[in-house]
Amino acid sequence: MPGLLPAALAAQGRYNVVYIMTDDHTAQMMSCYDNRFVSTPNLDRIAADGVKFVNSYVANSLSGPSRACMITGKHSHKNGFTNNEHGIFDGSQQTMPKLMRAAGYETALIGKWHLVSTPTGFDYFDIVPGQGDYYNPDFIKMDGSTVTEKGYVTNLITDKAIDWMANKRDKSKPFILFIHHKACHRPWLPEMKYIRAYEDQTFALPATLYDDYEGREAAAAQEMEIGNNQHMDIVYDNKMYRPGANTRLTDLYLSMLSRMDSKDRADYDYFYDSIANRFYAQNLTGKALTEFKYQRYMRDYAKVLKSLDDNVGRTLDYLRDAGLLDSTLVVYTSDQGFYMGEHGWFDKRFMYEESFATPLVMRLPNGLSARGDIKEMVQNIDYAPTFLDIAGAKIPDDIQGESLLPLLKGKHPADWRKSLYYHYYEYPAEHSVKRHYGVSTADGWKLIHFYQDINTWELYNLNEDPQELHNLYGQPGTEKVTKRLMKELVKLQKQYDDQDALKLNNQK
Ligand SMILES: [Ca+2]
Repeated sequence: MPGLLPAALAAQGRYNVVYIMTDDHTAQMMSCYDNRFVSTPNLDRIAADGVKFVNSYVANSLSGPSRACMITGKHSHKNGFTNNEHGIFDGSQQTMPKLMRAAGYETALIGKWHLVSTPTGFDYFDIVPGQGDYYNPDFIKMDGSTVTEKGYVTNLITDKAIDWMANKRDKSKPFILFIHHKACHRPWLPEMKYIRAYEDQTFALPATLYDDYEGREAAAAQEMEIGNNQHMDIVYDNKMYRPGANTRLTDLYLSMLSRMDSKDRADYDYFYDSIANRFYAQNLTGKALTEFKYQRYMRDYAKVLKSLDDNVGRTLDYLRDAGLLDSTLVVYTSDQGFYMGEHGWFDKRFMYEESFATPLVMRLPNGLSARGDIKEMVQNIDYAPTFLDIAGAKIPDDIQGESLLPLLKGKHPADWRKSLYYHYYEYPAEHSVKRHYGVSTADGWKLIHFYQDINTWELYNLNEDPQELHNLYGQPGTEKVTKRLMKELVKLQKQYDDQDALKLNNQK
């Protein structure tokens, strides 16, 4: 529809899409979902003028794979990017940005890509290499050059996103802009203006901080415990550096800090050195060490999040001031959820609720009437078909997700899906989370199979055991529900054509 003014395009429902995705941001740390720990007023603004999905999940709880699911609308075994350690995304395949472009949209990507291959399907991109850096980060430009830019990564990504919307795009077309933040990924290096934020706050300990993993062999085998210095690095993750420190990740930590300007570095060292001096003088062990590390973790994560929230506010303010809010769908999500001490953990990967779930809120443009909480089960493979639906484009048959557009119009289709499929592959690898797949149902049951060098099944009744501490698999009285979930699992494996997993159901 070239030649139509933006207002006319919006009137036809061809809204712009601003898709904001963070890294490792979890619903426990977003006040519209959970107000125990932090306040995120700008993220909450998105939900307040639209919807909050309260049953939002990912297909594979890990950065690259999650991004590949999002951008293709397909599970990992179909898009080919199953794990970060061996993956290179095949950019020649069908992707949602390519289809949006074919439908007449201008497409742009700013920030963290993490799919190794050069992005395809974008009219414009400006990305960070790999995980990117917090301080004075490098950006890869479309001509292949790498440029180091001065500043804090969350501010820079937002500056670039606003600059693209204001000055770089073709304003005769609707657009879809992907703003992919590095925040709030490990090791949670704060913007200097917030380095002292949250220091007077003591965060409540999660009820499951000292989980003993009874009845859960894979949970017992992981390496992502806050209290274990081999898992959560006391220098890299907790910033307790002292001369002579030689933890596994000390060198990586120092290389990240070496990017700072000298004045900022002096201020950074002054702040964290004083905490480290007190810490090392105390010789903490056991629970005291775990709880010290938990408080440091929560505070640093919250600082990084504060800059993110500010920048989401800046993005919304730009859209408002530019007169774009009424014609733009604003989506906020993360590439997965995260553990904030639940089960004693940080990181993600498991199909347990904290990391299987991901925050998802949307500010809706004029004409989309849904408001408040949406309870239907949704998954990150649904974003691609949703945006294609909004663009008025045909959704190809091989896309596995469902368009959320009916839900955004306030409808509640009676035949909406009642279960979700999950498959995680990255093992052996950092954090030692075994490979697993499973099914989760709308009536609160979950069945998981851990496989490869392990062969265990887990069954949870989330209605009675929301913290997933009691594995009911094989318990008397659960035969019927186990059979029902097994049938549902096989149904989904066939529907999504996960042939490898189908064969593993009978692993001996
Ligand atoms: Ca992530």
